[in-house]
Amino acid sequence: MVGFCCEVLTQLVFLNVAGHTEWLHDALLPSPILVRKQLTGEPLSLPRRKPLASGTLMAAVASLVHFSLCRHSSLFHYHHLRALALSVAIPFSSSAASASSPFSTLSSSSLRQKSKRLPAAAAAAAALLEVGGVKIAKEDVVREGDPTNNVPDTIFSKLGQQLHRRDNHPLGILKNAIFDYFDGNYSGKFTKFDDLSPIVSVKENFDDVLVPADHVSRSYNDTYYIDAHTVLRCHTSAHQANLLQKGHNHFLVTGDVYRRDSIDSTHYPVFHQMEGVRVFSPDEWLASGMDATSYAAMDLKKALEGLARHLFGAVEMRWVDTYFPFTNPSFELEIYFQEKWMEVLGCGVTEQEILKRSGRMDNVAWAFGLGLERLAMVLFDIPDIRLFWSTDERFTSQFSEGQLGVKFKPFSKFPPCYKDISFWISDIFTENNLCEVVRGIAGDLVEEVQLIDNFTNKKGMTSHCYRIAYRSTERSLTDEEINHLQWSVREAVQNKLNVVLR
Ligand code: FA5
Ligand code: MG
Repeated sequence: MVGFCCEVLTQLVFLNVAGHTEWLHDALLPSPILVRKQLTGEPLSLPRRKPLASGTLMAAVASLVHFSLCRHSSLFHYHHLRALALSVAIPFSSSAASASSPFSTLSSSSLRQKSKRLPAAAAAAAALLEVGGVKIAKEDVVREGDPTNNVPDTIFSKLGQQLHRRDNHPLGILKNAIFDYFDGNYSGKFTKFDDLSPIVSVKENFDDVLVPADHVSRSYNDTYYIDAHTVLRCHTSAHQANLLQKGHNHFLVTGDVYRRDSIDSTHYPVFHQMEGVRVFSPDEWLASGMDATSYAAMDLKKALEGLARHLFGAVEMRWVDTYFPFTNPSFELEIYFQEKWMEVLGCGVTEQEILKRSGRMDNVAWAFGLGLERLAMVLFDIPDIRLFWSTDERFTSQFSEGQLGVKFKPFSKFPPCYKDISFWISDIFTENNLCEVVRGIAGDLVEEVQLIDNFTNKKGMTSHCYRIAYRSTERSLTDEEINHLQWSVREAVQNKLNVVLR
């Protein structure tokens, strides 16, 4: 059993966004009844989320590490941690690596550096991505057969796309609107970074922000590892410590982040975050008569409420106390959208240890990390997170630079097609691994993977039945196509997940 996340509603802020239909499927959000109770102002001391649904501790068996996680958008909540053996493999990997690549021997540490180190001729010879000033060959990131690598082709294909840097894309439009808010309110004090490489060290992603050695977010089940020391960042907090060490006191970092996760309309394995950090010096809080932490927490909430008003005008939102390893106290902001509360950001007062390590013994700071897709879904009425990756002109043409409030008009309503798959699981089975297999076959044609039945028989064998919803955001799928996908999924599930189909 993994840990609890004791989150308590602390504050409510007015007005409702009406007239939306439900689309958020996060099973861990509170029931509408609880939400309504909270809105009526009843004192609340409930854990906001249930303990994770199937957080069984899996032994690290032979060369496998597996952790069963529930559908949750926040890797960093859990106080509770499970033992890990990081240098072991997951049961499936990615596409074949080509030994002929001139860069296949490029070490991950050199990938992480800002490199101009590749010979120009060699760089020209291969199809290289340039990400954050680093040239990357596929073989550097995707290595089938390497037990320390779990990056699939589908994830590699997203590297370097940097949707947040396209001014006509909803994410770029939103990023620019947030920049406007900070520029306007802090007279340009915040330095902006939106081209830092998503390939970071385990140290940057976890150690530098005090994520404990045995924290669930470090597992191969949750994070994409390039090798045992290098990951695709799973949050923009990976850059906090470096930037503080470089002397920045006010900064915003926007970037693509990567997580192995479940499949539904608000979760995607690649999404975008914006990190904000503000450091205060003693004169700033001394004058207020408040202690440093209270001052920073007050300023943080004020800044983010102001941002929400800047983006949404009047919107119903609330603060929820939570836990992150890198902040204390920690909060999440939720926005009421389409009849549900949706978590849009995490934040808090930076742990003193992080500041101390950057040579700031006498300062206090706040930090936040917001999910750009989640905010953009509310702002533009975008019902499915897959749409952000659409290149269909009927989607892309609806958005243009600086147009924040435009509501997306769905151009199609294709019916979903549901297919069930049942199997006896083994004790190394995890839902994230299943989702990765399904995405590997069906790509963005899969809309949702949902556990619909779960039982254990007298012999102690556990059966799961998952319902896979296939639906394209762009076209009708034929029966033949779906049947073919489903057969391929069944085959891959059987071959890669060590389960017995029923
Ligand atoms: C973090 O990632 C923390 N680094 C945020 C933070 C920064 C806290 C600085 C304190 C100080 P979390 O895992 O909750 O926290 O993710 C932050 C936001 O990213 C979420 O609120 C949500 O809006 C978004 N998000 C998380 N997972 C997904 C996903 N799979 N798909 C889309 N958006 C997601
Ligand atoms: Mg969260």
